[in-house]
Amino acid sequence: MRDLNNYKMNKSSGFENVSDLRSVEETIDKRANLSYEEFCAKYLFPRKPVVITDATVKWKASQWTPQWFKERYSDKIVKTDQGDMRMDGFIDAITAESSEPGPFLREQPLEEVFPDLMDDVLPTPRYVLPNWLGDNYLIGPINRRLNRESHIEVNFCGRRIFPYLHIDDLGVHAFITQHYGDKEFIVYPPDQEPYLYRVENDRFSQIKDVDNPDLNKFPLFAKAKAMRIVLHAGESVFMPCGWWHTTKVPGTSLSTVISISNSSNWAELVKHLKNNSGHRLFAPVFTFYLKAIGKMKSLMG
Ligand SMILES: O=C(O)CCC(=O)C(=O)O
Ligand SMILES: [Fe+2]
Repeated sequence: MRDLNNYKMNKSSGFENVSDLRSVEETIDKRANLSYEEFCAKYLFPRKPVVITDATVKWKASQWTPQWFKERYSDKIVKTDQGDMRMDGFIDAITAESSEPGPFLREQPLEEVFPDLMDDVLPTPRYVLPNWLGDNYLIGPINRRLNRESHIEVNFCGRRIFPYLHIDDLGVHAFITQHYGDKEFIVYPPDQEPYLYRVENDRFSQIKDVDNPDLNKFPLFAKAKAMRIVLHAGESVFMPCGWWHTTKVPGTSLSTVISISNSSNWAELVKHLKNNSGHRLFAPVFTFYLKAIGKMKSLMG
């Protein structure tokens, strides 16, 4: 932890380097050459996060830079959280020195925004397989919901705090890879949820900035114990389902996210669909069906 370039966003909106972080009781392992068997036994099934430093070394995406995107896609229009922008203007905005958060190209399927770059994220790391999100379930609404999450997504931004402390949708695990720049993850194990002020029936916390919480409004948050890691370019983090997380980015950041569902977390996906399907009549049938499919797929390995 201590050798990483840690930083925090202070109240006056700037980042400052900090050498001593809040004490944390546990840390997140950082591994290279991690066998798939050990990944499953130590991290995937026990649902423990891990940073993997060499999962994507063969990806051409490890060469991505803001300048390369600016040159290659200068007049391409991209959808940011501040509206549609030309790519060259977007890159200028996320590489500029500014205390205001710039635009964020957030959670956009790579396949849709940069379809010509799908080869840049190959080969698929073994750690994200099998992935059942892209499979055919023979039922339109289920296919649409699951297949939507099966796309690798891009997150490109400048210096900023991720807009919310959250758990991921649909009970998926996330495999997040940093291609350019650093990103700090602030992570809370599922047992910390009582202190995180979850918005009712939703997957977000009411706390916007975990380093500057309003403790008068959210007193229990003082008890919440976070783990912190800084993900550097070339590194990936496995974020298990149910773990609360948010991120802080000190400069320009290019990263991608793969969502994962398989026998290790299928029950969460089924529970999520049951509670949020909007098909009250069909929910029990879908639930039964999906549970059965999960059992079958697990048996097939
Ligand atoms: O990459 C990040 O900054 C956070 C991504 C994330 O947590 C998400 O997309 O759900
Ligand atoms: Fe997330």
